[in-house]
Amino acid sequence: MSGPQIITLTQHILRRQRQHPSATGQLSALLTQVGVAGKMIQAQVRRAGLIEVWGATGETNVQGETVQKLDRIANDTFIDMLRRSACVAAMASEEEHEVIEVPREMAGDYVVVFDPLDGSSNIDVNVSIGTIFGIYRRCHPDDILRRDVIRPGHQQIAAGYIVYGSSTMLVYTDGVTVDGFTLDPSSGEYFLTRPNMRMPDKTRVISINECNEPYWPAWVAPYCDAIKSRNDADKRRVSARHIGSLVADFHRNLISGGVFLYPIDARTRRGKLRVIYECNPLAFIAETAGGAASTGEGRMLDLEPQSLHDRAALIIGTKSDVELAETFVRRYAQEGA
Ligand code: AHM
Ligand code: MG
Repeated sequence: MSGPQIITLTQHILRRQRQHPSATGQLSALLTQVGVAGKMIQAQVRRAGLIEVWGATGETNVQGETVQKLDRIANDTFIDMLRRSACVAAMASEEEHEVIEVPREMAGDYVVVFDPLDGSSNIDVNVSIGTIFGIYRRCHPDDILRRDVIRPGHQQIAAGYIVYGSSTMLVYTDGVTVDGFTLDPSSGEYFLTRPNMRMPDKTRVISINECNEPYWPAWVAPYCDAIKSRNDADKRRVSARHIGSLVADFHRNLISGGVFLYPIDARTRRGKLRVIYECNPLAFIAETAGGAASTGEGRMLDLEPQSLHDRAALIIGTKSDVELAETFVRRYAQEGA
């Protein structure tokens, strides 16, 4: 008797590896280690609230461990796990000023960039947060160069995120499909629960921080109005949903169909979201799932970052509505608004 096929993350990764006869297995090992790091971080996230209590009473918890802030814990966990994986040559984290090089004797073939805990303003209020990562092949067998890390997102070979929500889910792409795995807390395994995730064609959700409206570039309000105008007296076709954790907003939109925007601030001409750690990994996932991601002026994955912590405007989600945003940007640029 055969029941439904239950596939673990490791089994899925190994199956994918078999489709590449020349593969060394290092990327498979790396993705597995990312999954383990995610389990360790989620275990700490589930203690959020308690950690602060322990911290307030003397910086050690009941196990005698030093208490750290959750975003620092997530950062250190990810770095430690990947440093010891023998798969990684260098890392760049949203929480670190500089590139982290792995000693030559422990270095592997890959460069990993990450936001260890995205949505930090939601940590203290029990709202979904997550870890975002992108993976590149190193450029040079011996040295770590600037171009190993500061490079356009289309060079990623894999990317993903782990969202710590009502359950913990790891979603990743190898550029062929996007697959989602749910962590079963009782067995400690990730199981494939959303194979071949596809971004729906229709926008059912619009996600933007409306309180930034006074500082939006001129195209943003009319664009949002155009989307909202799809609602009529009979039917609400589009709803607003904005969590304030990019990773969770993106995850919902990937499942339900939606567009997320974080435009530049018209006063500073700067975006908020980081190109390397946030925009590019999610853009790679969006495109592989049939969606799109743009700066408003062009494809996000083609943007050439100039420095490690560059920020950009991001419009990501349903392909037709990301393209529609680009037409609004062009129209308002022509009008000199
Ligand atoms: P973080 O990585 O420090 O958490 O900052 C990024 C987050 C995104 O997850 C979210 O979309 C955005 O900041 C929300 O910022 P704001 O509340 O300022 O609009
Ligand atoms: Mg972030």
